[in-house]
Amino acid sequence: MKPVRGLLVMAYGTPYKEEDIERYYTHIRHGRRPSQEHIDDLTERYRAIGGISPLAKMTEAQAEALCARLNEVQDEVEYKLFIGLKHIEPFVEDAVEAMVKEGISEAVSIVLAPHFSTFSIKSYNGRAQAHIEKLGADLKLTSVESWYAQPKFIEFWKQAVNGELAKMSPEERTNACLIVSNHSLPEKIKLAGDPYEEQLIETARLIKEASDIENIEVGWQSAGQTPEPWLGPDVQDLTRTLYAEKGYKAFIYTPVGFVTEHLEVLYDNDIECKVVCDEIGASYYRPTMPNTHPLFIDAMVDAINDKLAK
Ligand code: FEC
Repeated sequence: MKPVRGLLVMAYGTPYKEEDIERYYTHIRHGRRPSQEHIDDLTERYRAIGGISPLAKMTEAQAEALCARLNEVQDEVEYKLFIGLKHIEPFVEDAVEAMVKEGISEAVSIVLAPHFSTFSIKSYNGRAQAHIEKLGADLKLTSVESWYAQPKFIEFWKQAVNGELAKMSPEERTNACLIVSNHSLPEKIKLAGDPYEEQLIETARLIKEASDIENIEVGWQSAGQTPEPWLGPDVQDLTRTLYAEKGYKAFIYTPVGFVTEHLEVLYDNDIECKVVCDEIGASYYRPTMPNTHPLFIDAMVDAINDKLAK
């Protein structure tokens, strides 16, 4: 029998039903209940995308596809999947406990977010490691820290961008701009030397190099509602500025820090950015997200294998 290796796939998590919104949002706010106004605003945004987010189902589909592919491409170990979420059950800690209960002594972890930040990847992996230590478990966990530069990930976005360019009229194509974005984070992360911003800039550079797009800009989206400064420019402001200064006729939005159509994409891009494009009279394009595309799943397989080979 092949030895079993745990595959810990971690992701943000989403409310399963409307009643979950308050406790989910409270968890995001580190246990501080958001104001009723903020809860109502979030509920309205979920309603605007159809009530709940497709994220829960897609996280499962992505994790299962990744595990199946890892088992397909090698014959030495049997990967066994465990899903751990950041802000709702099954939490990262629940997944660690499940691995320990199954007697797993070796595991690899990956987060369904390509860029490293102390606020994202580090906190997922840190929570998993801390829980292993808390349980005093004999479990060796190897963690992928970022995978934004994986060639198959860039190839996925190259094909996506070229696919949108192919849908445009010749006039739009010569006046098109690609906005490459990620979730904004508080600007203070830069003080601690966090590579998050540079990794997004590098992703944009790699996509520009690979694809046929000529005009490319980096933006930030989905900033939290707190008074501190967040990384900018915000994608909506950026769209207006670019239109005013460069007169672009079409915008392609690639929120490359996300991997599926969830609230931040369906609302912040498909509703909010589309409203701006409609207002200024530019065309809105947003390619399908990676979801379970084979190139995307293989990019994560490569990231795991690269990490294990080190
Ligand atoms: O349900 C869904 O479809 C959406 C799930 C979702 C994803 C996601 C990804 C990231 N977030 C990151 C950081 C922050 C910070 C705050 C924050 C706030 C929210 C709120 C919701 C939410 N996030 Fe999120 N995020 C998702 C959902 N996020 C809902 C609360 C309401 C709002 O602000 O819209 C600010 C916390 C605060 O208010 O103090 C910081 C980062 C990512 C990408 C990496 C990852 O997936 O882990 C970073 C998906």
